[in-house]
Amino acid sequence: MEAKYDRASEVKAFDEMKLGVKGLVDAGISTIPRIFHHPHLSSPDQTPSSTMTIPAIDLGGGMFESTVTRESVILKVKEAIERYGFFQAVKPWDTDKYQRAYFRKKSMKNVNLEVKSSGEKEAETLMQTEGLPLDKEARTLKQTEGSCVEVKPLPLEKLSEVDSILFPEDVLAKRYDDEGYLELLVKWVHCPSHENSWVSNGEFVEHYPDFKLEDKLDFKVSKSLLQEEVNEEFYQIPTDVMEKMKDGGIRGFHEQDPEVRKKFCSRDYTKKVTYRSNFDLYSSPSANWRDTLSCCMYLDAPKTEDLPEICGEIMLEYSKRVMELGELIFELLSEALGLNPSHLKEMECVKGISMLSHYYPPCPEHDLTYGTSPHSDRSFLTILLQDDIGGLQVHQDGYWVDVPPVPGALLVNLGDLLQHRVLANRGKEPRVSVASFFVHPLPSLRVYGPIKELLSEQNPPKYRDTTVTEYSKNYIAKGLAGKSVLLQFKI
Ligand SMILES: O=C(O)CCC(=O)C(=O)O
Repeated sequence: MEAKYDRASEVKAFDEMKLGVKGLVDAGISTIPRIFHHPHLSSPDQTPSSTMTIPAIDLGGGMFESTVTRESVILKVKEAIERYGFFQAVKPWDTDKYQRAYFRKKSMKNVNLEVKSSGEKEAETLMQTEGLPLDKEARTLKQTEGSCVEVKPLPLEKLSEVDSILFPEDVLAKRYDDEGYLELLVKWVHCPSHENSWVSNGEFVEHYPDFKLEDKLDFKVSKSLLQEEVNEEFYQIPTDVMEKMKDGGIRGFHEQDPEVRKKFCSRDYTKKVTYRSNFDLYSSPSANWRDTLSCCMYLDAPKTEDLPEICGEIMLEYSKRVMELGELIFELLSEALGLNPSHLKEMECVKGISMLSHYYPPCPEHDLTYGTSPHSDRSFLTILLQDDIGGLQVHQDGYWVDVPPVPGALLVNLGDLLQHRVLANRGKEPRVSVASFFVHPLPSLRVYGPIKELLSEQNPPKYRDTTVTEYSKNYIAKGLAGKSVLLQFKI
């Protein structure tokens, strides 16, 4: 006679092993424990599951050549979100930080800077002096025709002849020159305003790398400037971050010595870093074939030493990039809604991310369980990095449709709007994914509800206001399975 199935004690026994699903696979099991069985699992074969074309939007690292390009990107984001609730972000990174490294390289080669104005002869002669180090913040004013003033680097030997060494105080405006190079109007410390000067952006960033341009101006570099001398390395850095995050970092964590993993094992939601299998293990009717390293990257994000040694550094680097990308996407979304670009940011949608780094080991009975049950997210927005194994599906027009991985792209989905699931891994290699949820740190009595500026008599509110804590509590209590928690707030 078959032994009586006592789910609660089987769940507890599995949890107390602290080794997750990976531990079961390592033990060589060929059938999966009953706690993972999903009696109502709809096999992918029962529905006409097909591969859909995911709208891919080239974010060009957030550098739009003109307002026309920016508007067309906003329109694409709007269409994708309205129609599908998600899109693939291609070239997603804000390359602002990388341009500095790029310019540094470039100007090492081209020590003779462009000379444009009259009165420049002297500067030209000075700069052509052989073998002079130009890497110091040596600056002088060169009076040119009219009241315009240009800044030229000087060889160190000539410093004694220079009237003043200048430091920037502010960036007042930007423009593009005839060749599409970005120039900045810089106000210099202790200089009268008529001596503000236009300086090529590359030159400026090279000499004042720590001067926070972004704080001074809505600063985006011209794309044409990059197109001229884009080098491979320039674009590879962010791809490198994604690869390192998935492979060395997250895969490395889940595949390292179980004793190291165990140290992070916890179900205490107030901890910033935890490792566990199924956050809703005790509340959901069936468990998923997946383990997760979970981390809260809020303002007081963990330090490298609080994170697992094998992936701490790359997690911090990756989450910084995701925050930057999130800021850009919330800006585009605000504009797509006809709001001020900073509206969603001011609503504190970009306050922090909860990062779930999943590991889906191969499953010996993949038709009996899920990798992740059908659900929608509780976040304002989710950015997903996935490796090339596949298994993610979204619910579209009544069907489950595959979302094939696209190298170098990130999947962006609008929280509670998109139903999705992950099939249990049917391959031989484990699958890795990193879901970054833009959420408000818990606990929080911050109230969210329909955006007032978008309401009208024709468009009345459909949901009642709620606090972050109330909404999240309901989400966690419900677990992944079942209908969207948003329905509980419907008016
Ligand atoms: O692993 C994936 O592709 C999706 C993960 C997910 O849906 C989640 O963490 O909510």
